[in-house]
Amino acid sequence: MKTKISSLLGITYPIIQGGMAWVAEYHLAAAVSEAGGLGLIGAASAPAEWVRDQIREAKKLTSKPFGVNIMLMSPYADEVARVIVEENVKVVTTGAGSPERYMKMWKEAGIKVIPVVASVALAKRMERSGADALVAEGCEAGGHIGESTTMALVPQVVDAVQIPVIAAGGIADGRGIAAAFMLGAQGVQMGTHFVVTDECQVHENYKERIIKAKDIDSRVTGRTTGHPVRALRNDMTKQYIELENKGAGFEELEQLTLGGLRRAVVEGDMKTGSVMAGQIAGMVKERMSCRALIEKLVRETEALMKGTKVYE
Ligand code: TUI
Repeated sequence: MKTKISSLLGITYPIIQGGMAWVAEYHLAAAVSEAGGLGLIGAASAPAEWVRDQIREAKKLTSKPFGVNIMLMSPYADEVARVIVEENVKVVTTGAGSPERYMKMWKEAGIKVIPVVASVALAKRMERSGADALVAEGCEAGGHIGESTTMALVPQVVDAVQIPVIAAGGIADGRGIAAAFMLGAQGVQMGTHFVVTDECQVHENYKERIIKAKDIDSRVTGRTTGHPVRALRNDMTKQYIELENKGAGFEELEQLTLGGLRRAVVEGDMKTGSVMAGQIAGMVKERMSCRALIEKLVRETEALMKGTKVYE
């Protein structure tokens, strides 16, 4: 399953594990890279020294390429951007903003830069500023999202840029990957399914909640504040949306989600925590190792793609 992305990144399969905040730590990232995909460490809002430690631990577990995702709203983004260079990380992905201010530094260090975009406008800007590839993430994804669906966004981004595009949002099996290839993507990024893998260190309750989720179990909070976030429905999302409907302000709403992702991931609080997950949570029924998941995805995709010439 070789594509431009696998050659660019030096990986076996064009399957990237999303750099999920609080979830994507070094055990998961190293396991995905060892299995032939691209693992990512999610820097989220963590201090730069935490990220440095994570990178060093990942290197002890794998000699294959892995990357770091920078969440650009992080107060530590500038320092994390430098740590990535200092620690000789091969690939950086970015989310929740524009990484233009770091592009020169990263390119000079020979790092492959792959911004996550949710619009054609940002995709074009990223290509102009030197991005090597893009992740086009549709609003089926978990966490912070844009407006467009994957089905609508990916082909529009593919048509707008020359660099390779990776599809994300709503992909959990070989059917999703084959569909992404048909839309013109060269690879996929997946988050939710990797949360339930053996190597993922999230609280057991988080994994169980995803396994039990039904198709319509996710909610989007924060549309009124301009920071829409998709998470599995619980007391927090219910209360948040009720408050939004009553016209509550940013400060009051923020109180509900403060520390919520940590509460869900670390403490297993499925009631008041922020249980970020994509719309495909309802499809995730089986727990397995990262290697077993990647092998299953490749098998399913190749069976569907037989006879097509979409990838090399
Ligand atoms: O970044 C993500 N997903 C995330 S980040 C995150 S941490 C968080 N926690 C609590 C509240 C908010 C965030 C959880 N999930 N995905 C990539 C992504 N980027 N999706 C959408 C965007 C995006 C949105 C607007 C990128 C750029 C943008 O505008 C930038 C500009 O300057 O136009």
